[in-house]
Amino acid sequence: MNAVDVHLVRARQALLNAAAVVPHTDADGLAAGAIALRARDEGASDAVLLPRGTTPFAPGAPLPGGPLAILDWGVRELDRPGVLVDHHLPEAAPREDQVVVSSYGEEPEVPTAALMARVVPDAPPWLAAVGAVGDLGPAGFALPECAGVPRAAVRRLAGLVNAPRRLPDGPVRTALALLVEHDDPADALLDPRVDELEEAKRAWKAEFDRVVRTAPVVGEDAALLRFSSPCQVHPLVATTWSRRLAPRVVLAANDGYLPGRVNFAARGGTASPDEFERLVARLGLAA
Ligand SMILES: [Mn+2]
Repeated sequence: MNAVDVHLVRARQALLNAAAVVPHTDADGLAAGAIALRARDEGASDAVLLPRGTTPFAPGAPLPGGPLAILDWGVRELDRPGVLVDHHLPEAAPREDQVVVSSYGEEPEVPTAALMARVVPDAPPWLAAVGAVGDLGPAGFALPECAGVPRAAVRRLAGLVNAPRRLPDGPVRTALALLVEHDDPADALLDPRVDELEEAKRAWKAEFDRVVRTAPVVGEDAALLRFSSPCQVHPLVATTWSRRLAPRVVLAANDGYLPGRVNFAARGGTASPDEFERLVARLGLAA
């Protein structure tokens, strides 16, 4: 066994020893979570799904005691043992009692669900693909971990399981259940609970269509859209307007996403981090 294989075996052991699986709630996180839960003979109800605005690294995060399997949340300092699997730039080195599996820097990018297929070698490729396509779009199909999957069904499923987390109380656990309980994506799409996910998609789209009509305040190098929505619509609103208002940086600021906070997404422009902070302060959005 080479060093990589030894590391993956350690990761698999840590996954099986964890007190709970804590997946991120987008398609990649949920698909990675489904791979983990199946390997542990657990169901969707066993996963820890954190409320909006909370991460597993936040002090006081509502987590059970013991070692954890933290999937697709990034790699940051964690004050307990466990395994962390992720593809973003790691922000902390693992402790002795932690195993980090990171694909950061790999080309092409390997999202967490595809990375989990290395930790759990008998993971179904369609689950790796739901995550990869959720994060990367159709480019995800090119990963070796996703070879041979039915593309139309995977794309549809990725869109459906991505929707609930964007609503204030969306059926995230239902989305996870569909991924854990079925053996192929066509079966998952026939599950009657798909209706709940379709409804979540529709509700989100209606809210997006409403707020994307907000009139922007347009300056020379920046534009601001400010609105209030309980849905996670600000990233796509910023993306949509940055195409129309290029080369400006576009900020979409949402007053209704978390109580007492302004959540915003920025797209486009060429501002450095310093310039960006000044811009945010000037727009009166700084905390
Ligand atoms: Mn991801």
